[in-house]
Amino acid sequence: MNEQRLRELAFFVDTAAVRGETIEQLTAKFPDLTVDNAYTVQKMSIDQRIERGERLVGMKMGLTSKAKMEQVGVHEPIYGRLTDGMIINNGGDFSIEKGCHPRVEPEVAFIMKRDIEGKVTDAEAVAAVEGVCAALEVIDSRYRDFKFTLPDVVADNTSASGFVLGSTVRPISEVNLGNLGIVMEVNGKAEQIGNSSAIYEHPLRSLVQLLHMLARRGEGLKAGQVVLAGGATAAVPLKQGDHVRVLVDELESAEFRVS
Ligand code: OOG
Ligand code: MG
Repeated sequence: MNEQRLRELAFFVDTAAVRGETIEQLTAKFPDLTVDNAYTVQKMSIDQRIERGERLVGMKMGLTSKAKMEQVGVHEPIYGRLTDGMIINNGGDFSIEKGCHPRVEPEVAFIMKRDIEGKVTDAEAVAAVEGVCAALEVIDSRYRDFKFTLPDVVADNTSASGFVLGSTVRPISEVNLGNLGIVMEVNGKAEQIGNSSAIYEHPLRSLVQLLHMLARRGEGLKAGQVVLAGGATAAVPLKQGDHVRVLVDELESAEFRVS
């Protein structure tokens, strides 16, 4: 697919995200859109945000747990990009008006302390991490009915919409990262219960996989960036007034309200 076409698709998905309007899947009109093309569309659409003044603050992995794959019917891990425009302060508000049909999912996040790129080992990845914290991700597919194929969801920046991080970052060596109980409460009721082991068997594997996927396109992570490891459970639809909180064993909670 030529660059002009990819640029048009990037403009199309970015406009839908800005307006909070749903669109038809890109593959309905362009069935030859490859996953590689889709990552180019994603990058171009985020470059448009950056041109408008947003800043890249990290990356996210998606579809790293069985529950997530089954919920959306796409069975391969994917990555997307996080900008400062997506940050929800811990205890702050997410405005539902700017969304299409947002959902929330419980995650854990890595904070990087060093630049890192390439086909790294687990040990090299650990050495580049400052620590981990509890997180919630708001996903909001721009596609009608939240339905998409693999290239569609990649082009749509893997449905990224918002995220909130817990306030305490703990070193990996101090937590049992591969086996942390996770509860996501909505309005004080446990809506989803899971474990960090559901995230690619171990969230660290998710980080390493991200670096390997980025390496294929000559990209990496920078010191200070955030990495969301992927939803541990299925996502839950949000409605105005909801208060959402995630509790992760050994890590602090993270929460926000839907306004
Ligand atoms: C795609 C994004 C998946 C995760 O954590 O699995 C994701 C979607 O479900 O819309 O962020
Ligand atoms: Mg997610």
